[in-house]
Amino acid sequence: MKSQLYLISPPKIDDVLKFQKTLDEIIEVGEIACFQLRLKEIENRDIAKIGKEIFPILQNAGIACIMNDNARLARDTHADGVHLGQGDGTIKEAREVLGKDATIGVTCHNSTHLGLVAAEQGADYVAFGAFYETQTKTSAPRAELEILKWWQDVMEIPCIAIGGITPENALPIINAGADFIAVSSAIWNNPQGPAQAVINFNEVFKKESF
Ligand code: TZP
Ligand code: MG
Repeated sequence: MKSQLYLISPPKIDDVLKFQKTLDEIIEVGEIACFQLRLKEIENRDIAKIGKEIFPILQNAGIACIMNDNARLARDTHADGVHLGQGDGTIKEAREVLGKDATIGVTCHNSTHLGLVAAEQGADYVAFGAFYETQTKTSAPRAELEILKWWQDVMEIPCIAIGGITPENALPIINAGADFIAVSSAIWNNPQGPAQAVINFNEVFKKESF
């Protein structure tokens, strides 16, 4: 199956109007499957405000919007789902808040055990990483390509690969079987701009040999 792009927001969104314009530009140029709002430095009410201002733009373009960390915030912003870390509450609680159709993803680091538990408890996807060095989440343990191959061979629900992924280093991860490639800094810090980074990732997806 072809890998798809899962965008993670920049760590800060100071100017929402400007960011809305950036979203319009990137939506225009390439395929994006999901967008996760991950803002670790501001209050929930401010995250909610930003979510309500940007999710409709993405959802109108067919991009699923995922709220990081908090199922209630996902519900209040009409997100399509939530991404839970290992300390962000249970899948059962999130399902009760968001309902059966919501997408629930779970961080599983480099652990098939955590992945199996998440799948058993009703997760819709699991996330493995960090595959490369990343400044975006300095505490992230490293993951190995083998876990993607294992997951793809054994499990049905999709796996996401995350952590320091760029258009230059993505191909081994894609070929190992990642269904989604989750990226933050390589998009927002690209010297040619975020839209060009989305184009570059979509070019790499065409090269996959899985
Ligand atoms: N979890 C593991 S690595 C990471 C998260 C949220 C950060 C991904 O961002 P980047 O900038 O693409 O490395
Ligand atoms: Mg979290």
